[in-house]
Amino acid sequence: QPVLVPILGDQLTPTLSSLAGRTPADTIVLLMEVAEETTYVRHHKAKIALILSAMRHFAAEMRAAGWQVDHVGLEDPANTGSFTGEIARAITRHDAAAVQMVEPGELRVMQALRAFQAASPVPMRILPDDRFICSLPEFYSWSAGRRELRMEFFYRQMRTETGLLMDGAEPAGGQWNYDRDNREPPPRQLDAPPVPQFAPDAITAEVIAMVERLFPHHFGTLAHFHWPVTSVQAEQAAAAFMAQRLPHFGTWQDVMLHGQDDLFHSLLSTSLNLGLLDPLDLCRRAEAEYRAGRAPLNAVEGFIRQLLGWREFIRGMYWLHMPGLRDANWFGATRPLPDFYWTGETDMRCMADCVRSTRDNAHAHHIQRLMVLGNFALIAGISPQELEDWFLVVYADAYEWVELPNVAAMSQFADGGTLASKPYAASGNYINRMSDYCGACRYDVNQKTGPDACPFNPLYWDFMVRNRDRLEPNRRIGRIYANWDRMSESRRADTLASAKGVLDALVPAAPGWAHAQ
Ligand code: FAD
Ligand code: DLZ
Ligand code: SF4
Repeated sequence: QPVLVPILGDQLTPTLSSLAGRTPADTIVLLMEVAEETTYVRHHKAKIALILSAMRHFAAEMRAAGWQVDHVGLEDPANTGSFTGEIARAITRHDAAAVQMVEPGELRVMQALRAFQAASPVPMRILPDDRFICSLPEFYSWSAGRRELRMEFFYRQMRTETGLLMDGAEPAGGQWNYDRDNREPPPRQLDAPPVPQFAPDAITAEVIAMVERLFPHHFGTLAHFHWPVTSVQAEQAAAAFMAQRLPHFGTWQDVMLHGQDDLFHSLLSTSLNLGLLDPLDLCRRAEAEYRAGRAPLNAVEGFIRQLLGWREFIRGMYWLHMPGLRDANWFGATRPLPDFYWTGETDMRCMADCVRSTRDNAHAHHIQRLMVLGNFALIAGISPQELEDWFLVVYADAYEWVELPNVAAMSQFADGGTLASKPYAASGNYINRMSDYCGACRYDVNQKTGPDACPFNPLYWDFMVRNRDRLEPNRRIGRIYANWDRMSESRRADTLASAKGVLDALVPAAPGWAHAQ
C-alpha cells in the first residue's frame, strides 16, 4: 500500500519535506487542480494560468524523475472541486496506507486539512514547510515577550543566525541597513536590462486556452504572459537578475517610471512563492556577487533584506496574527473600493499606470503597491477587506500568507501598528519625488486644493484629520498636526472641502470583480 503525498500548487519543490525518505515505488504524488482554489477569489487570469501551468510542468518533471504522479485536472468530470475531496478520492483510488503532506501556506486551507485529518480514514501527517529560512516555532520564540515586533530587529537576528553578509559578529561594511543609499529620485530614463520573458510552450498554451474558456470574466489579460513556469526557467530568470540588475537593485528601488514596469526589480516573487526558487540560495548567491566585487553592498544588502528580512517576517506575522488580521480595521474604514482599481479609468496618471501594469502583467512593483495603490486606499478610507480581496485577486505572486500582512498591516495600518511604526500615508509630493508620473498628469501636484489639485493632497490631510485621535499620539507622525494647526481657517476648510469633492466623486466598483455574484 503506497503513501499518498499531496502537493499543493505553491509547493512545487522536489525536495519538499513530505518526500524526504520516500521512494517512487512506495509513494503516489498527488497534484490537484480544484475549483475551490481557482475561484475562492476571482484571480487574475494570468495568476491561474501561472499556477496551473507550473503544476503541470512540475508533474511532468516528477514523472520524468521516476515518481508515480496522479494529477487531477480541473476539467476531470469526477473532480470534487476541493483539496479534501480530492485527497479522499485518491486514498480510495490508490488504496493508500497513509497521507503525508507539507502544511499549506494559508489558514483557510489549513483549517480544511485539519478537519479532514481529524476524520481521515488513514493516518495523515501534516509536516512543517521547511522552505522558509525561519521556522514558525523560531519566529514565535523571537516574537514572544517583545513589546514591538519590528522587521529590522528580526532581520538582524536572521543575519546573525545565517551568517549572511556578516564579517564575524559584525555586519559587512559596519552597518546592518543601507536603505539611506536606496532612495534616489529617478533620472529621466533608466535603461534597465530587460527581464527574461518566457513565451508560452504547449502546456502553458493549453492552460491559457482553458483559463480563457473557464474564467472569461476574471480580471486581467493573458496577452502578455511571460512568467517562468519551471524551475529551469526560474533559474534563468534568477541568473539574469544576479548578473544584470542586482548591482543597481538598491539605488533605484523606490523609483516609478511611467510604462517601465520592471526597472531593476528581480521579478522573482512568483517563482519564489511557487517553490521554484529557494530564498536562502538566492541570498547566498547575492552575497557571492558582493564578495566577488560584482555588486555593491547597498544593492546586495537591500535584496537580502527583502528576502531574509521582509519575506520571512511577513510570513511569521501572518501566522502570529491570524485569524484576526483578516478582520482588522483600526481606522474603521468602510468606503467601497473605487471602480478604477479594476478599470484603470482615472485621470490620476500614477494610478492609471499602476492598474495598467497590474492588468497586463499581474504584477506591480513594491512602491507602486505601497505608495500609489495602497496609499490612495488608506487616505481615502477604503475598506481594508475590499482592498485585501483586490490585492489577492490581481497579483500573480499573491497568496494570503504574504498578501494579507502586506496589505492589512503594512499598507493600511489596519492592525493599529503591530507591523509598521506609522501609516504609509503620503501626499502627491512623495509620488512626484519618486516618479515621472506627475508632469503629464491632468492634476497639478503643486496645488493643494480645488478641482485641479492632485487628489492625494487634500486626501492626505483629510485622513490625518479624520484619524487625529488615533494618530496624534504616534511619535513618528503626531508632530505633523502642528502644520495643520498653523494653516489658516479658510485653507483648512478648503482642504477638507476638496477632499470631500474627491471622495464624493469616487464610483464604487461594480459587484462581481473579486467574488462571483
Ligand atoms: P523585488 O523588489 O525584486 O524584491 C525581491 C524579493 O523580496 C521579492 O521577490 C519578494 O519575494 C521579497 N519581498 C520584498 N518585499 C517583500 C514584502 N514586503 N513581503 C514579502 N516579500 C517581499 N509580495 C508577494 O510576494 N505577494 C503579495 O501578494 C504581495 N502583496 C503586497 C501588497 C502590498 C500592499 C505591498 C506593499 C507589498 C506586497 N508584496 C507582495 C511585496 C512586494 O511588493 C513584492 O514581493 C514584490 O513587488 C515582488 O516583485 P519582485 O520579485 O520584483 O521584488
Ligand atoms: C491559487 C491557486 C489556484 C488558483 N489554483 C490551485 C489549484 O488548482 N490547485 C492547487 O493545488 N493550488 C492552487 N492554488 C494555490 C493554493 O491556493 C495554495 O496552495 C493555497 O492557497 C495554500 O497556500
Ligand atoms: Fe498621481 Fe497626483 Fe502626480 Fe497625478 S499629480 S500623477 S494624481 S500624484
